[in-house]
Amino acid sequence: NKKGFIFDLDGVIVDTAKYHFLAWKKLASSIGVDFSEVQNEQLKGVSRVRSLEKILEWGNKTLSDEDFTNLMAIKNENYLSYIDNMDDSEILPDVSKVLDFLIQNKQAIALGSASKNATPILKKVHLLEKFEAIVDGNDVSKAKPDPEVFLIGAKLLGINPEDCIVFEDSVAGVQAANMANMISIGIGEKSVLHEADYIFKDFTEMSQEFIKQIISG
Ligand code: B16
Ligand code: MG
Repeated sequence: NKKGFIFDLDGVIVDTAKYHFLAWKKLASSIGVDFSEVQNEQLKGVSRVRSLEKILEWGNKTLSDEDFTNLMAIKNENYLSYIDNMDDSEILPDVSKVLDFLIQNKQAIALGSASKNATPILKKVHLLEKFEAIVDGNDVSKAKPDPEVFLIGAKLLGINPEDCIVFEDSVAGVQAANMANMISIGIGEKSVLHEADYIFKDFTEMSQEFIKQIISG
């Protein structure tokens, strides 16, 4: 049985959410907007444009198109300065083990991320070669919860959406997987990701038995 396993990046493979937070926080404070970690939760899985729109909404600010574009570039430069220092040690627990298990079992593996920085990040942590297909923020026109990112991933893998499994840490991403008719596996808190078909705190809690069942299911 060959299934398609589609992984989100930020919050599933690597914990880059903390760097997004630092970069958004710095940007928000530069324009006099307060930005909390609770609000940051709502930016997970959300595109860069939409993230800045939300921050401006929270701070009751409006910007010209030019300033908006400039601020997005500044945020990204700051974010990339953190990414620059990343290495394999930032791969989340048991992610490499699960990827290798899937490869040994001849399963198809894709990345389905909203980030435009996905490929450089995967290179940094030396995981790029594990993926048969990469779909990221540069390839989609509709952001999660729209299923586009995962449907393109399934297509590139040559696997029917019903035979695909998505690993996601964001509410929008779980909804996108459900909308694509894929099996959704939430990585994180049950209280947040309750719309997922299965939920695990992290990959250390997911047994090989479970993965085998999914493959043969
Ligand atoms: P970038 P994912 C998402 O990645 C992040 O969760 C979200 O916080 C970020 O704003 C978005 O990527 C865009 O990222 O600015 O690098 O293009 O979780 O879908 O892998
Ligand atoms: Mg994510």
